[in-house]
Amino acid sequence: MPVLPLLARAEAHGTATALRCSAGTLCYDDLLAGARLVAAALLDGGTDLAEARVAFLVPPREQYVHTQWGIWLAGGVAVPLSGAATAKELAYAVSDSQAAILVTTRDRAESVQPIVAATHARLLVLEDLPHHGVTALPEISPDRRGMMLYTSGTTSTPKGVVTTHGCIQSQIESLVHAWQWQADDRIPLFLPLHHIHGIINVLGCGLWTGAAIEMFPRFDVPTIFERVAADAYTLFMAVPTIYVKMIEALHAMPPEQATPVVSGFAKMRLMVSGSAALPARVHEEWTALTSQKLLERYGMTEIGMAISNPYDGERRPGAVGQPLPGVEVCLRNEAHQPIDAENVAGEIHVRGPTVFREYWNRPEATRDAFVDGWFRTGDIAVVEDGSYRIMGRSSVDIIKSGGYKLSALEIEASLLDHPAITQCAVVGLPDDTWGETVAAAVVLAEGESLDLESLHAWCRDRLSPYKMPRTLLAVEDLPRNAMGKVTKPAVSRLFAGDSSNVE
Ligand code: MLC
Ligand code: AMP
Repeated sequence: MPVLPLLARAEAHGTATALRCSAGTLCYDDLLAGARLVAAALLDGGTDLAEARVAFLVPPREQYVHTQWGIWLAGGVAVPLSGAATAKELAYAVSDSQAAILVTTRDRAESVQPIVAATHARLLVLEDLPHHGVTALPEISPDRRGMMLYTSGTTSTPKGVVTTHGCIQSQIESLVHAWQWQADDRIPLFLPLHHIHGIINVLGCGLWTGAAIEMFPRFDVPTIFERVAADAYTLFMAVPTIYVKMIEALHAMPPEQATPVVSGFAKMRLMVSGSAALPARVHEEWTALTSQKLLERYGMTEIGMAISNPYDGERRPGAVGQPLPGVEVCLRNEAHQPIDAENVAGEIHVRGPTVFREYWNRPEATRDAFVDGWFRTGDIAVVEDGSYRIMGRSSVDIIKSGGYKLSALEIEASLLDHPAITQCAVVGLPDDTWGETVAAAVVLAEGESLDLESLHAWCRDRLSPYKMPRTLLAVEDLPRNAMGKVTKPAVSRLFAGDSSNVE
């Protein structure tokens, strides 16, 4: 019955275990049955959602897959929302995506009422689905839009990154092939399900292959270690912060407790790190502890995964490897000319079927993001001995913290609403655990004072916890250039120079 390859494959996987989660163990048939109910309710007697956006705020358990697949079966565009987002951030995503329907669970239904009222989206509560018979489902061609993920970047508001079904499939197939996914793979999923790492690399690849995925509400070291010690997994995918936290935890454990955990990691077929730079030191320490050589890869919401160390072959600490199958990568200089030589830095450009279609409702931003059909990532890299090494980003306004991409401009826009703050500049400071942490230099209104704790309390309704400044510095003036523009490198230096007010 399903026409999408992912769902046709799920039908073939049938009674194989697909998910373990708080609802128990579910097979592929169970997921498809749930998805059909959601699709019928979404269609509400119609025959095709025709790319209507369906925002969903659903926990990481079987209900998430029911909803994602239900939207796809009904011909809609899946817009997953973050469970950690504030009401303000949720309202922005629902309204910017012009979502026609908002799907959630009973426990969140009341809190989203103001959003429903403001946007006129139809509310669908998963526990209260109307019992429609399953109607005819639409044909879904690969060029139809399938998903929209919100990404923070060089604008003060997040942009909706739209991918087609063909694009999603290419992103999945490239990884399944490169990392040799198998039906008997078992993988934990603790990453947030509003970002590509969790959605494509773990959930999408796992379900495509017929593997078993164990879903957790969040990353928790003791819970994961217990399952690893029980040899529950063959595969593991995480951001560098998680490896740093696990190294710390293993060092803190008595040897008799650490040994079975280490042995569980050592037996895995593959462990992958990505979403932010994995320091060579962390790579080497993880190998020394577990004998696993982490496979580091590079990707982005707009392009899926683009560059990866090899499954078979040398995995070089500090490098991200070679282009993945089906992905074209090149480096270009500031004049947009391709760089052919090794050891010359340039901006990574990517082309191919894995690349997104558009930023939702932002034709200019979409146009600016491409040069000659190549997507400009904004990341600077160099090729050394045939392997790409990421050197940094072209924009000072993008911060990577715990694997989350944060926009300094978005955080600044929020902070400027604070009555005590008249000017501010946000930068990312290097951090051993988080990669970078958010730091804010602020100019306060006359007679005002502000500490980090009260700033956090104020931010709670405005910014997701992972966007909040971790360091606050009150200054007389922000450093500016001759044009009056704040100079971010000089702001970063303020934090190095003056630690008196720093957390
Ligand atoms: C939380 N804390 C932070 C912080 N986030 N401190 C500094 N910087 C941050 N960014 C603080 C909290 O306030 C809290 O402090 C303590 O750390 C623990 O918080 P937590 O929320 O419990 O942390 P934890 O659950 O351990 O989360 C860490 C994490 C999470 C790494 C699991 O950040 C995460 O899931 N990151 C993955 C994001 C991701 O999927 N990115 C992929 C994007 S796609 P206190 O004092 O309250 O204890 C992409 C493309 C690609 O990038 O290539 O994949
Ligand atoms: P996002 O926009 O959230 O998808 O994050 C994508 C960004 O994460 C990329 O543009 C890079 O800056 C960064 N990134 C992803 N993987 C790596 C990696 N292995 N090393 C360094 N940076 C990475």
